[in-house]
Formats: sequence, structure tokens, C-alpha cells
Amino acid sequence: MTTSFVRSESRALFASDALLPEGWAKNVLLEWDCSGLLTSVTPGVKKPSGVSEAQGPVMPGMPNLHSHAFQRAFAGLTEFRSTQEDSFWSWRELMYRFAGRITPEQLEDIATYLYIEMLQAGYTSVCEFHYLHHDEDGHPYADDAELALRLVRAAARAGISLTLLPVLYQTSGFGGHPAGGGQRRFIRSTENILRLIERLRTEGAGAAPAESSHAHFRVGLAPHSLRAVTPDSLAESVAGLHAMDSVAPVHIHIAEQVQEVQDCLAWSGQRPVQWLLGHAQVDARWCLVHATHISSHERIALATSGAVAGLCPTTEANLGDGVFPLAAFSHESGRWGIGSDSHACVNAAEELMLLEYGQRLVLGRRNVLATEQHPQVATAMMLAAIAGGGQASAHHTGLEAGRSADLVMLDENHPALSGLDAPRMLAAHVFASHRSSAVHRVWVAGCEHVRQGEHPGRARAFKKFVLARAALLEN
Ligand code: NGQ
Ligand code: ZN
Repeated sequence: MTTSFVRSESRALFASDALLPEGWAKNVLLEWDCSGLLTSVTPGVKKPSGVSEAQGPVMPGMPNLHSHAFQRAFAGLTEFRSTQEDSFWSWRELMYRFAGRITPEQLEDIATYLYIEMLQAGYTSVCEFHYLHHDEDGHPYADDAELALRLVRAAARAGISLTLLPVLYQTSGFGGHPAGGGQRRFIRSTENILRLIERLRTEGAGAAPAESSHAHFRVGLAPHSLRAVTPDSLAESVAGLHAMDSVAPVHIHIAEQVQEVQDCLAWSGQRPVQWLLGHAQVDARWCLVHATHISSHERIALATSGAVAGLCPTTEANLGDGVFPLAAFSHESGRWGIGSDSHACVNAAEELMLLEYGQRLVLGRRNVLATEQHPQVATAMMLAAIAGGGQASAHHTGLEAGRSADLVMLDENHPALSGLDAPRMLAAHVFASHRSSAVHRVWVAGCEHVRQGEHPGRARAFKKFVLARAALLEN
């Protein structure tokens, strides 16, 4: 299967407009080496002959910091009333039913198509929060890493960089309640998850198809939530991970639902973020996903910790979670990034739009996430989400020497963008593209995977995706 366009001999691109870490720059020459690392990023130069020219503004690739790939197969299928009062918890019941039946082949087909969609939407890396470990009966597969390796192959086939976060899941509530039947595929001992991580670290990259590019592969750990691990297993698993790799990322779902906060208070007398900050050494290696229900005290402490707040605006809206106080958090220099989580939407621009709109609706103001340095709100948000997402993935993107050549070029001829200058093109891409993506070309580690908005493997992957979804719906 061809995963990218012919690996271009030229390892350079000239962009009239490029989004550098400090903001938009003109006439930028980007050059990278054969391993896909940017060797130089030079603004203010004349286009050298023989170097191809971008037909639109060039930005760094967006890291997607939170994904449960299998959930893509039922995106849009839970939008009906299933109980008297639908909630996050009734959605979870439906999700568990779906998760209970998925086969390894289906997971690979769903994830391959999803990762292609992500590339087409401007994401160049993904953190996969992977908790579907065992077979339908909850028994380990003959190869205990079966499903993790399916995800590795899917990412490699699509060409997206992957930060794989095997999930530790052991209990079904605060205080060590035993996991329920719907969770049978998720359960591993602490020792077992560390063995899996060790194996993925040594063999994971080699499991990818040979033709795959230099896309980045990294392994971390995700204790699922304070509901799903005990204090001891949280401490042991994180210590075990960092004994193997002292800078490996740790992600956790933290305070998504009011019920979760109340249960945590009843159990410990503390709120989830407060408990975590008090009991784990939360630092820049950590990503707290859905820290939605957070007090001002917790918010300031989280910002000070250097950890990333993992925000998944469309999923959080879809599940009725609430709104994270991002205006205040970002004012306090809190770091944040975006994830597509349940994949109700796979579009980085839409995540940013909803994130800003949530703040506007709550605060009654406009351009809330703009900064003094970047009054153009889309530019400010893009740069913040790229930096925070890169930190959470342990794989930074950004147009500067030494970073991976992960590039996204917008289409200057897109109806929403046409005739505008670069900052306004980005603003139109985020706020006014009317759900038709302006992402035109995408490179991961210098390899071009999307051209004219289309990945060469999309049509084939789509057929397999549709078959996998149909089979799942039949059951
Ligand atoms: C998940 N998803 O693990 O897929 C969760 C739901 C839970 C989101 N939180 C399950 N969006 O948190 O228990
Ligand atoms: Zn999640």
C-alpha cells in the first residue's frame, strides 16, 4: 500500500508565509534532512531556483493529544435518547457495548482510516490512549500486545506519528471497587502493563510496515483515571515507566464529570486535580485530560506544575461535560493542547473554534484566547496548542531547526481564504471555513502524505472502515 506521495528528492519548501514559533514570517525557506528533521528555517530570503513553492500559508503540524481510535466507528451513532435522561454515563454504556465486540482486524481498519482522516485534517501526530487490551472474553490474546501492535501498524500505514499510551485500568470507582463486566477487556496488573510498555519500547517501531516513513513513535503510560487505579498502582506504574524512560509522558483522565468530583471528595476529602497534585509528582511530563471541573486553586496549581491540560472540545461538548476555564488558565501561563478523543469530529480547526466559542459563551467576551503578542486569536491558539500538544506527545512540532518537518499547508484558493493575508487566512480556516477543510498538503517528517486535501491511501482504507463498521453494527 502506498502511504505517501513519492518521497520527494527535494527536501525543501519555500513559503511566502509560514507560522514560526514567534509568529508569521514572510518568504521562508524550510529545509530538512533525509531523516525528516528540519535543518534550517530561514525567513526573508528569495526563493532559490529548483525549490518548490507553497500555494498557501505553511504551519507546523498539530499534535492530537487524545484519541481512543476504536470510538471513531460509532461517531454519530449515539445521538438518540437511550434513557429518560441521557448523560456521559449512559453514553459510556453504549460505548462499552461497542468496545466489547471489536476484533483486532476491525481495530486496525478503523484506526487506519481514522489516522488518515487526522492527517487530512491537519494533525501530524496522535496520542493514543489505548485501553482495549484483551479479547472479547477479557482473556489476553496469544500475543499480549496484539491490539497495541494493530494501532502501531495503523499509524505507520497512514504515516502519522504515534505516542502510544497503554492504559492501566484496574478498578471501577474510587476506593478500589472491582472492575465491572463491561471493563473486562481493559484490565491489566501493574507489572503486566510495565511489561507491555517495555516490549513496545523495544519492538514497537519494528512492528510497522517496512515502507513507512520516519514518522515518530513513542511510548508512555496512561493510568485511566483516579476511578480506575488505586493510589499504589498509580505510584508504582509511573515509577516503573520513568525507570525505563525518565521523560516518558503520563496521561490521565481527571475531572470530566461533576459526579466524578463528588465521588473523589467522598473518598478522599479532595477534588481529583487537588488529589493528584498532592499525591503524584505532576510535572511537564504529565497531561491531565478533561480537567474540566477544577477550582481556581487547582487551576493555578496545575498551571504552575508545567503539566498540559488536555482539552477535547467537541467530545466534551458532545458528552455534556462542561467548560474548562481556559481563559484564566492560559492567563496563568498554563499549557494546553487539543485532542479529538471520541472522534465525533476530526478537525483541528473545529476543535479550536469550539474551544474559543465555549469561552466566549461563558464570559460574554470575544477573542478571549488572543494574547498581547498575538492579537489574532486563531494564531495565538494554534501556537499554544502546537506547543502544548507537542509537550504532551513528547514529540514537538514547530518550524525551527531540529524539529521534525511536520508541515501543514492551507489552500490559498479555498473560498474562505482566497485573497486574504496569512493571519486572516488562518482565522478564516478556524472560524469561517464552513466545515470544508482548507488543509491542502501535509508532510510528516518530510514525507508528503496529503496532497490537494487527499491521502493516497484514503479510498482503500475507507472501504475497509465501512466494512468494519457494518460488521460491528450487525452484531
Ligand atoms: C474513555 N472517554 O475512556 O473512553 C472515556 C469514557 C470513562 C471520555 N472520557 C470512559 N471522553 O471515562 O470512564
Ligand atoms: Zn479519553
